[in-house]
Amino acid sequence: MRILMVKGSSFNREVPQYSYPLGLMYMASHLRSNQPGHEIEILDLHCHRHPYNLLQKRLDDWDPQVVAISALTCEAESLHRISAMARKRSAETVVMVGGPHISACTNDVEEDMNIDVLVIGEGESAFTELIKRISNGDCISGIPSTALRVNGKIEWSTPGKLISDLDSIPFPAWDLVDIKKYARMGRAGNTKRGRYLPIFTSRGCPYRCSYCHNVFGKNFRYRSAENVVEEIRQIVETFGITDIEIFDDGFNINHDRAASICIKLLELDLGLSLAFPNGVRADHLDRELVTLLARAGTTNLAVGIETASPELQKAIGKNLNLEIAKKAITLADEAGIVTSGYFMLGFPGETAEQMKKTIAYAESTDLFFASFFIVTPYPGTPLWEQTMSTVDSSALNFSDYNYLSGYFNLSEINGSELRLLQKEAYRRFYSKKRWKILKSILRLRIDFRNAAWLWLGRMRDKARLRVHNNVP
Ligand code: B12
Repeated sequence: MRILMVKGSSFNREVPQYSYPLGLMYMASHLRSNQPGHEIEILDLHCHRHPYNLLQKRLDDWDPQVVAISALTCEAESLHRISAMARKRSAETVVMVGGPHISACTNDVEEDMNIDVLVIGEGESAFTELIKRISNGDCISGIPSTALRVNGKIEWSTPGKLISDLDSIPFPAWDLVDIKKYARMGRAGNTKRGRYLPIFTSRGCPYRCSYCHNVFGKNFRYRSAENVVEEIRQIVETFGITDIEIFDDGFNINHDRAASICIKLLELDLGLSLAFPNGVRADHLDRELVTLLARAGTTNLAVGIETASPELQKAIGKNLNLEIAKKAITLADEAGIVTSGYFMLGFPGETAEQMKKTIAYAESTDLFFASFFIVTPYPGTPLWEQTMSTVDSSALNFSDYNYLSGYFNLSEINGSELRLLQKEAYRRFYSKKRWKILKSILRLRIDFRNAAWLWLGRMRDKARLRVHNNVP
């Protein structure tokens, strides 16, 4: 069959970073290894100047039997536009969707009559089974983790089982994406440029942070150190790329596995540069692991701190040990790793005092960079249930849905005070760190051009925030 896999695009360029559609690349390689012979293409709309013209041309010229769309919530509008284009082109084409938005906000997708199949959560098994049955002309109802539109109505199947042996999943289909294109895009919170590849070495997270997704469940599943190192070895050998970004939610949740990966990479001596833009668990970092990470080639590492208020740490279910986290940041800094901290302002009932505590904490650490996001309740999260369950999600403009624009205010203070505090957070943090950052740029630990890119992104966001100042 001809299968066109499409990654939706977020219309607003509020988020200057973007990266590979790993989800689609994994499903393509899983399908290939289970059912060779299908023709598969990945079209990432982020990568093209006129993405919908190109999409229309592929639909017309290639006439795919299946259009498989992947989207985050901020790409929902794009998802609906793609499904409408696929449906308009052909009534026979099977339109299926998956990704964080589908797992988070099913009703928004159920209402789209152009969509035939929804896949919730981890998609490899369901996708491969769907394609098998479609290509054999068999009935596609009843596949776990899927929902099927029958006579206009959505029929749900049973929840699917998560893949227990992650080593059994083939490495992503790198050949289906244009690596050069991603080299030119802003990276996920990283201060380097050039060709790189992301890897995903574990799935799921045992912590219950109220604002976070549940695409991969709450049990920590991980690939073996051997399997991870083999993927990196192949990336270096096949593409000559030594720049690797690790996208895990919790790479170091299993300390020994993380250490073992570093030791094996050291033995291979591939001259790697590693980055963890999605953050590692800071209170699981000790001197031994930080040293190993640095020696294995780690240059950039992010940590999700979110709030410096122990009460809020408990309330949001993160329960991070802030003192251990601060020590870990210092250890990473001493080991020559450029650290970024993610903070959030505006938790339900949060006071100005609690926010000022977070800002003071950020200043008091050895972090290089810090992001102060506004708390954004995503559908499908406990935070949404706690704060938004009465709100009709379809009334929301998902394109504006990102941590930067500050669409919401769940806190004790009013919207303008919240934005002023966010502005103050950036001003205080970066006026304190400017010499540290400048020294590192001069010592080429930070790529000036990309640091300028990040700074410009922040300045533009601040300008936008001023416009947003009157958000309720
Ligand atoms: C790396 C990453 C980034 C990178 C790059 C993301 C990218 N490709 O664009 C950067 C830093 C740029 C980024 C930015 C943002 N991100 Co981000 N990001 C991630 C992260 C850590 C990994 C993504 C990934 O590659 N996962 C691994 C692959 C294998 O998983 P997957 O894509 O979900 O695919 C699987 C399933 O979803 C499913 N599936 C996916 N697509 C499809 C399609 C079909 C047809 C089927 C059947 C199945 C299917 O099967 C796949 C294989 O199992 C995830 C968290 C996570 N652990 O996944 C957050 C995550 C996706 N990000 C999130 C958010 C909110 C954002 C931002 C909006 C934050 C902000 N700044 O405001 C921006 C928006 C970016 C944009 N597109 O404009 C949320 C999305 C929640 C939601 N409901 O949309 C997540 C889930 C994090 C969270 N804590 O909730 N992000």
